[in-house]
Amino acid sequence: MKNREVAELFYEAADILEYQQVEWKPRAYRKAAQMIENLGEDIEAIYARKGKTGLTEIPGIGESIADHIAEYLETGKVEKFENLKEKAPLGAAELLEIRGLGAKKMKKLTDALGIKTLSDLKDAVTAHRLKRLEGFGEKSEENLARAIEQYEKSHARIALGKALPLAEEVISALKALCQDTNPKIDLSKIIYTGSLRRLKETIGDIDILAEAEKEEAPEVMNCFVSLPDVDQVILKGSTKSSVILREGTAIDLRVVPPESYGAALQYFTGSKEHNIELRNIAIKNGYKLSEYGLYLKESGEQIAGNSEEEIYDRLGLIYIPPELRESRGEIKAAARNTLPRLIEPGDLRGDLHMHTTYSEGKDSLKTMIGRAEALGYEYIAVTDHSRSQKVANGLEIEKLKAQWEEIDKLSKRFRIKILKGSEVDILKDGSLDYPDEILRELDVVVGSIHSGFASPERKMTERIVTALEHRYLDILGHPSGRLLGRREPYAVNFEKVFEAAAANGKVIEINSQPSRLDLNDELILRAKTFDLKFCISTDSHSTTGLSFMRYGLGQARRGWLEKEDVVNTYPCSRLKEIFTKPKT
Ligand code: DGT
Ligand code: CA
Ligand code: CA
Ligand code: ZN
Repeated sequence: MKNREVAELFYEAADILEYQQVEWKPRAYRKAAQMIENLGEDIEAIYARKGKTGLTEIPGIGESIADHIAEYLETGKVEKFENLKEKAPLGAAELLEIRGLGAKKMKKLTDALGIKTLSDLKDAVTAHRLKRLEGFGEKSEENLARAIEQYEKSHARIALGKALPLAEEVISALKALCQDTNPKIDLSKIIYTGSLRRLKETIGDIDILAEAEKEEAPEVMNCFVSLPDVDQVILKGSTKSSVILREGTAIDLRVVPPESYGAALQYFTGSKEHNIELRNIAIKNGYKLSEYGLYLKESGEQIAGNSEEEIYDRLGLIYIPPELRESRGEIKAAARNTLPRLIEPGDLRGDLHMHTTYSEGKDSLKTMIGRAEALGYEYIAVTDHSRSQKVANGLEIEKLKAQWEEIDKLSKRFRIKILKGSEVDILKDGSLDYPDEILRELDVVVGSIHSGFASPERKMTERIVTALEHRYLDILGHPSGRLLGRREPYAVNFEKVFEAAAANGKVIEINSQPSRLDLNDELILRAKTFDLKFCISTDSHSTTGLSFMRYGLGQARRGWLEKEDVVNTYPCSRLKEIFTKPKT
């Protein structure tokens, strides 16, 4: 799918136009980019089927934007945007991604101090040259320093939600290209390894492993480096090649023969720390373990290497799923046969957090329900924002009641059970954003913090604990409030939060939004020791979002969770019991 690529094009153009202080156009471009990102249908396929008319049928896309898209799909570029980029100062788009640095401020920096790139800006901040500039001052210099640091940190690693689809696309493109070039090469065994296979929340680089006979390997490598998305070839060999894609991501490909496939898969999946522990066990047992196989130390005879399973088995260990391979006690547990039976995708029966066009979602209630039903769920909860969330178009009581009516009507037309829910704001004093007589009518009440992130720890802890003591709250939404690479978790005493959740029988959310993944794996592990229940939710804002479940599931598995730990694996009747709301 080219959707992300096309969206990126408009985001970039919007940034440059904003810098040039062009009015309204940047907003229109960003809106179009958002629509394209969330389309859920291949934009290229739409264009192939219906031409430009198909494009203009997408909301937010008018004639001229459709022309640009068509031009891009036909020629791989947009003449007008190319000219824009040429005229814009180098590095402008990157600079605009620094928080707190809008187009106006940037122009000032360029005019007064000649700052054109991120490294210019860093130099100026370090030398305190902004301090004396009108409209900046010491405080904003400090803020910028922090924003730069954050930007660099987040750009060093890629979010799982970006890396995973990208790896899948590269793998299928490589398979197709190899097939076209030489039908004898079938690449049926090709897989992403490294931190991506372990489903870590951020990925340094993408590692791919493929099985092929020695004489086929060079041809596979030729195909890899000639993929259309490859920008730079860093290294090309017959067993390993490294490239950088046009959008900046680094990918390593390794090609190994069948007798080493399992050993290489084990080795390149990591983590490094897990591998070191494993290798020591091998040595203790008189073996030698490498990426080529497991060998008897004395004779050098290979005793395993085809599959990962046989390697773990030969070392006296139960098979360890990739998500657990972080040297957090999994090897000991495998030796004692006490590994958890991790929750599986097929265990999930529903999704308990999503938004529709009633609040800030992009798809209608009916569309969301239809998509959830198609995914095979038994139930979903519709949880639009509560009334205080003005920026997110939060629902006044009237509108919430109107939604209930529509849900009742739609319930007759769908097989899936539709639960009436709300993502209710936890207000400053820990109270909830609807009165009790409304809350008790709801099947699912998700309580979330959306304001006052800078509160001191004691206050934030009190606020959340108070909410957890509310008898009508069911789930604590995105419990740490972090945004990956953009906002740290708020200061809060998680021990007290988990304690209160356990004491009051409240469920803790694992939010699957790629930009959130909240709770993260470490906090899940901590929370688990309090003997409380979790749910894995998508917090979808469109039908596309409903498929983010796998990211949250990955974090749950990294947090050692089993089916029973997660309430949206329960049948609807059991769930409703947990969420019962006494009327008096
Ligand atoms: P990343 O890319 O930083 O998110 O993390 P990984 O885990 O993907 O690390 P990467 O790409 O450097 O290497 C892929 C795997 O290869 C890694 O998980 C384990 C294995 N590996 C790499 N270097 C070493 C090493 O020095 N010793 C051992 N035992 N394994 C290594
Ligand atoms: Ca990697
Ligand atoms: Ca690597
Ligand atoms: Zn929220």
